[in-house]
Amino acid sequence: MTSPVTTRRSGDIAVVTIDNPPVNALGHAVRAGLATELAALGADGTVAAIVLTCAGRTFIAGADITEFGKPMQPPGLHEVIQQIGQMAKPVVAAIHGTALGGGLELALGCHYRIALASAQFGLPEVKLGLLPGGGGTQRLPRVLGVIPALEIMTSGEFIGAETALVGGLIQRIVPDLDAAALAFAREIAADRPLPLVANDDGKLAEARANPGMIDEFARSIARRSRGFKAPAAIIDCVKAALAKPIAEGLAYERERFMELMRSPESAAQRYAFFAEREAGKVPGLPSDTPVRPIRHAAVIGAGTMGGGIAMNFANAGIPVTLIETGAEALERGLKTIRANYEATAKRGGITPAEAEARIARITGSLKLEDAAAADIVTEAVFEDMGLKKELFGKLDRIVRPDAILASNTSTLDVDEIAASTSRPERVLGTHYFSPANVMKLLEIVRGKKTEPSVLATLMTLARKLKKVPVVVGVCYGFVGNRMLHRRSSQVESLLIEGASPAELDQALLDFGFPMGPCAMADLAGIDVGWRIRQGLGLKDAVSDRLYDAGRLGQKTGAGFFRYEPGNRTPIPDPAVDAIIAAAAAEKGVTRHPIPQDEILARLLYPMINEAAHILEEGIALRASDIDIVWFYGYGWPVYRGGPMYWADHVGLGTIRDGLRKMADKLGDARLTPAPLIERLAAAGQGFLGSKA
Ligand code: 3H9
Repeated sequence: MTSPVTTRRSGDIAVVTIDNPPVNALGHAVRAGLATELAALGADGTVAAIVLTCAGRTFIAGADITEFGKPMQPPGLHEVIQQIGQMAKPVVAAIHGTALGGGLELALGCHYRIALASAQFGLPEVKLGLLPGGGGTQRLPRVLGVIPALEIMTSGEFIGAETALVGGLIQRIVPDLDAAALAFAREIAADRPLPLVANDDGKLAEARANPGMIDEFARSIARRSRGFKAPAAIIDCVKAALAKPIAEGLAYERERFMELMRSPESAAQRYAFFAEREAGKVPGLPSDTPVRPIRHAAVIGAGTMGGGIAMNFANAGIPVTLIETGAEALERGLKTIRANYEATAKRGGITPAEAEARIARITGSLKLEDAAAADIVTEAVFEDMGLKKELFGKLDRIVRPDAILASNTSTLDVDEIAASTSRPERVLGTHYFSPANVMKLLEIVRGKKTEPSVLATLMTLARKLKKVPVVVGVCYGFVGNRMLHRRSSQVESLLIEGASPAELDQALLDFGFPMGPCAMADLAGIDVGWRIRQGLGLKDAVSDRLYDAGRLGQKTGAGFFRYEPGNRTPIPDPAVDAIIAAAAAEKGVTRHPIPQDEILARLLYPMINEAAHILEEGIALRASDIDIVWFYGYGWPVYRGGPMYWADHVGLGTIRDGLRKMADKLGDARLTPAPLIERLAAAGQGFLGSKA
């Protein structure tokens, strides 16, 4: 087998190239190849300096994640890095694309680092529930200083070449990696002593003098890292970098890395990484399916959703026409958009000039005819089938025959909407989540007649809009909301049976959700759920009473909880206890305490059951897609691996038995275990890897 690591010579400079598509991950063959080449070049007296570079689209994107959890085949990454540190001639990392994780750690073990201006750098291990285990926690603080290094390592975010240069992470930005890298190598070939990050403690001085700095940083990230183990472990390793000689710091890092590697949290996050990439692949949609360019967009409806959707296009550099029926509503929508951008600029998220550029890409209009130039029109009007059909009929006559018509419906039948046009093959649903400019999930609802090229265009567009697309089929509520409805009906019955809104919310907060169902209903608006129930002819004993009492949620200062002015913290309210007690009394129910584990099962098992139906009906393409929907649309804690992954770990036998008990107790046939759960549980299998 040919090695993915090869060497070519240019005079006395050796260029070592890693060619391991797609992202030059540091798998065993790469590590072994590097060790062999470096040993040979070290012993070769005709070599003055070595350039380490990568073929293809990027520098090394990290360790090979597919090797994790399997026995490690030597040499390990730290051994290769140690080998570089012991070389008597300079090694220059020449970087393009992204130098990530073990890739950046390898570069940090080299004597010099140079990069293209477009290069990016990061230690994203934290997103896999890990810490940088190739010396990153010891070397990056030595290069950038403790706080910048902690920010990079605990967020997993990347920095650009300019920032890397200013911080001292790289020595030079070069125009190309061939001639310029060779010239650089020649320039420094004779310089001695060889600089090694490991030998330079300079940037640790500030934190050594002010040890409270790290604890302060830890407090600042406590909220966003709740439930995750890796951020605290990274902080411990940086403390070790300050307190111990580098060899001991590296040993400590290795120990903590292995501890995280064995944790169920990291296993779940690694699963999520691959599940997200899998969701981007649609069976029967080959990668060469034609994709149409989207140069201009139109959004109908300037409300909260429409405005957020328009911002997505503007953020991606696509001009967008935002159309409303009334001048006042349009004005309000445009004002909100401006305020959002200005707030982001104020927080430093974008420059004021960028904010203005994005605002300038959004043009308001009161005429539907102004959608004529659009390559895609996204409708975000009121959730009403009649209204949507009429609108699609009109749009069909206005826009070019090749334009795509998308509905941002969260529940309605996309095929019925498509039938109101002469181009059902160019119609589909794009279900954004609120706030649409923030939430990353995009459910792409494929209609019966949606053409492959239209679907492929939307998948490509979604990534451009920085969304995570998941293809779903047509049904009421698609994947996410359909499952959520099952949870919501349990909220009602649990309240009647004896739980309080605070207890329900606490169960999910402790599980790792950012918000409980009652606080979430208050945020969305109690009137929103009420209106949906009206449309379906349904009733909720507690929520309907809240609505009747004018408790519409945060916007009225009271819903399931009460809220102090200007504060979003939910405060339990005795008035709500009275409302619940009245609803229970009317139903003749004697309320009783419900333990937290029962609350959790009652809220989550029915969702899993619905997901099983969704899989059986082919609404979701695969079980892992359902997990992606819940990570990115509903805040399911990624370290628990999504509802399907979680259910498999609880065991489908346990889920089945729990559902049977609930169905009996509540007399609710919808809680009868789905045939898929019965089948898999009987076979001792799980959802993942199974065929529905
Ligand atoms: C680490 O380094 C630990 C060390 O500290 C310590 C070691 C001792 N391994 O995302 P894409 C695959 S932990 C294996 O669609 P993009 C990916 O599955 C690692 N495979 O492309 C996909 O495969 P497929 C720290 C990997 O252009 C294909 O490559 N590093 C790896 O949108 C294309 O990926 C990270 O966490 C990998 N490391 O984005 C970086 N990376 O085509 C993780 C990717 O079969 N990677 N694949 O579906 C990324 O963030 C993105 O992939 C990247 C490219 C930005 C590089």
